[in-house]
Amino acid sequence: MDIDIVSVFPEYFDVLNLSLLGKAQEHGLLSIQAHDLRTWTHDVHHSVDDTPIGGGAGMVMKPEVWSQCLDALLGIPDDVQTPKRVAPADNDAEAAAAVSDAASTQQCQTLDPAPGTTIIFPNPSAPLFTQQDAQELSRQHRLIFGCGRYEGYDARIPAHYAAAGYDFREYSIGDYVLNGGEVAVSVMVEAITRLLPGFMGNPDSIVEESYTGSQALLEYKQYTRPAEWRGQTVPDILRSGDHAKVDRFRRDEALVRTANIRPDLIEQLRIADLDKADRKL
Ligand code: 6GU
Repeated sequence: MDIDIVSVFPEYFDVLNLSLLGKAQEHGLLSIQAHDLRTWTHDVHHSVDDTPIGGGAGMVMKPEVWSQCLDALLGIPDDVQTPKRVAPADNDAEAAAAVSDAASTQQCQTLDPAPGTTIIFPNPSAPLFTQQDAQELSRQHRLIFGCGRYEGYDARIPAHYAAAGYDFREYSIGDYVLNGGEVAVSVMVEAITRLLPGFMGNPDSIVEESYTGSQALLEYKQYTRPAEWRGQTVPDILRSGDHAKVDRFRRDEALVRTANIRPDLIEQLRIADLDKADRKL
């Protein structure tokens, strides 16, 4: 898998060369390249942002800088720009219609112009990034992440690439506010790449994790030796050697824990996911 990350702080991603991610790169499983967005600026100040149209606090990242950058990474020649810029529209629907008109009249490219490629921009106002998204994205060949800073980026950027047939996605990593997309991209890159075949030493450790499979439950509690520590003992059943009982104990614990901490996950369970003993709980 090839990953490009674009940011005004490319050094931020030096940490991705450490640990398991570093090893995966050495072994050729994965290649991560961080780029400086200012490479694609042409003014003396290398500015990437401007004031928001309509007023308000902060700055908004300019569409031209991002399109120069993304076109270059996608291998789109300068003279074959994806749909030409559209006049600002009064609402999202109008903007999307205008962009898709521009796309079809210019016959820019057929759908999926870069098979196996996905462009991802972190955005606190986007849908939540989940384990399911990580799984789906781990099957792509190429991911291009764009980190927004300041108050965000011009809304026509995603509309433009989506209209040109690219798989362009925006994700939030949780209900809290960060200063920029860098941390969110690091989170997504780690969640995605650890699912690549051959990344983990022991592939079983991926199978039994929380948030995966039809039974997305939180995990049961884990213990190791000693059996007694500072007055607390490990539950007897776990030491009984009776595997059926151990499995049942752990499943009950996972269900109760999930119901208490994440009732939203219990609501997503289907009846078919529950066995007879679960239903008694
Ligand atoms: Cl993706 N970006 C920023 N700036 N803040 C966030 C976020 C993303 N997800 C949660 N908070």
